[in-house]
Amino acid sequence: MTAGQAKPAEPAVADGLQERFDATIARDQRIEPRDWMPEGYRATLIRQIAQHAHSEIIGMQPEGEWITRAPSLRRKAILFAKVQDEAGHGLYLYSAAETLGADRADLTERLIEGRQKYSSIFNYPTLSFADVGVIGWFVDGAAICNQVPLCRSSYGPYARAMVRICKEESFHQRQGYELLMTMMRGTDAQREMVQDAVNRWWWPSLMMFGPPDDNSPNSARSMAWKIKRHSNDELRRRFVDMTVPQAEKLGVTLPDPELRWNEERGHHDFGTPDWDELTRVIQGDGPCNARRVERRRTAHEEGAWVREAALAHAAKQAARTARGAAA
Ligand code: FAQ
Repeated sequence: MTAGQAKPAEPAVADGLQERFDATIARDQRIEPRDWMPEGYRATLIRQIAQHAHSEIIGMQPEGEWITRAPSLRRKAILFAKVQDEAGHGLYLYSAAETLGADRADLTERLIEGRQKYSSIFNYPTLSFADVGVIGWFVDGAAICNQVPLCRSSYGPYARAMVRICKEESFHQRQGYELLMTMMRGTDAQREMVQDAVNRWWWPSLMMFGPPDDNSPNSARSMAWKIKRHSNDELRRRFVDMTVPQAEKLGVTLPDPELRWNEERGHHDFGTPDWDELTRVIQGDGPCNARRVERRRTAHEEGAWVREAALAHAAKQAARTARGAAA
């Protein structure tokens, strides 16, 4: 550029957009799809919301495997409703991702090709009906701890989706706890099933909150952008504090010899999850990863005709509406 030549227009960010975005975040107001946002913010949200949506959809499988084997009509109806709710949660979340410019078909491809993650917890097997109760109690309980603060997430469509999801997760958690209460009032064999399920699901449930804070590469930025409101370790601690008295009331033992109340801190001390196991499961090497993804791929392929029919129907409707408008 020679002297006297006009300066080229600055990129849009220089027009005060970044400042406006920062001010909106600082005032605890919401960013909406129409608003300018930094690309990193958009990418982080798409990553987290897509992983979350995939978790809901893959998360239908471990409990879904028990629908045909539920011990009574009542338990079957409850389980059916719960698994259906998870599908609904997945759909709200894919819609929230679409408001950021993501394409749902593309997200599904990424999931079934192993290019996008879903929660580690759904890679463990459900070996008895007590697992259904423990998933409701622990997994939905952990989901509530993690997701209630997300109702205040800075991105409007994500935060609003969370409100309804959390209400439903609350029902899920209670149905799980009620199922376990019933089993604990049953036979010795039923009580043993509950304790066995608690032993298997406790540590993987603590891992749901993600790696420890000093090894969580996304946390600092996500918290500065108020996408995440609390750190992984903080939410994990809340979950332990919430669950210990529930375990006492139920009459089960949580499988952690280091678990005890710390009077000084006003919280429980607890042992360290096996972080190598979490890494292995996230990287695809958990007990059920291959089975879960394969099942999702098959369902996707088998559903192709439904998607084609829905598109053909929509095209016909649009053509009919256009003809009506022209007449
Ligand atoms: N599993 O830097 P951070 C449910 C990944 S829904 C797999 O700490 P971030 C309902 C993480 O993505 C359960 N991957 O990451 C239900 C990142 O990978 P990337 C799902 C994990 O995002 C109940 C890398 O490790 N809930 O249960 C896990 O700041 C019953 C580094 O980690 C949500 O998705 C993990 N456990 O924090 C359904 C809630 N942990 O992308 C059916 C929303 C970490 O950099 C039945 N998500 N990773 O390659 C969140 O709150 C956050 O994304 C965290 C992770 C806390 C999960």
